[in-house]
Amino acid sequence: MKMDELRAWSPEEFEQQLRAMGDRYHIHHPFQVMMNRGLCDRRQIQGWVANRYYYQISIPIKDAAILANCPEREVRRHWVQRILDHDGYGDDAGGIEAWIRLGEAVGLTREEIVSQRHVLPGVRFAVDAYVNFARQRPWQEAAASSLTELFAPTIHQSRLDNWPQHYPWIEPEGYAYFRKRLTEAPRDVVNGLRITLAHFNTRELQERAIEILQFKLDVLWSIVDAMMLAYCGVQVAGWGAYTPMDGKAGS
Ligand code: AHQ
Repeated sequence: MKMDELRAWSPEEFEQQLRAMGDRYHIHHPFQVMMNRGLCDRRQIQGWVANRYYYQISIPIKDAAILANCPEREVRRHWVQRILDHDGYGDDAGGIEAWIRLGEAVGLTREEIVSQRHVLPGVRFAVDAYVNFARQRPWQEAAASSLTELFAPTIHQSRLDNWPQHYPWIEPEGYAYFRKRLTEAPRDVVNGLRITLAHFNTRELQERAIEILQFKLDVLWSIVDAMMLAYCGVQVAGWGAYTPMDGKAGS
């Protein structure tokens, strides 16, 4: 049977299909599991924060690309909030500033975070793939790709629950970013889901939305793959321990 002969999923079925992809979310990646079990050392935590900084500063660029491609004022007036959440607005210094504070809380300096000198090739390539996707694809596809945040509240809450006792050396002020996302992410998801359920309204389009979400899940997975290789290293037959690049975040 050809795809277009399959009936479209109802909005409830479609949302369920999207949520079912949560088992591929990067919370299940060995590095994130290690992190949430308190098994990371200082260098691995610093490496994760220093590398995720590149993802955080790329989010507003990605969202600005969506705005640039979107002719619908009603969509833009909501989507623009995402840029303000990260860049800051008025008295709110924004999420990127909060991420730098997280970096300082784990023992990095502002200068080394902002310099991006710890950003690994694999992290840069995965994040750039996400930004370029948002630039080049229809704005509805880019909106759908943000729906990995269906699964994000869990991951932010688990850090707030687990990190203080696992990593007592991290200054608690650093956790402000995760707390901020507990309210921002669910609000973003309502917006992203409304656009996705409305636009992807044939079975073929719905299957395309599944592909898009898988692409973004792969972006997030690849980011942590690169960090695991750099900060956990591997034993290579005939080579011994392999840790690429400097792989040495912070002191
Ligand atoms: O801190 C995160 C964030 O601001 C965003 C924006 C959103 C998007 O537009 O793709 N995705 C996202 C995510 C953030 N944090 C990640 C984490 O694990 O801390 C999760 C990530 C996401 O689920 O896409």
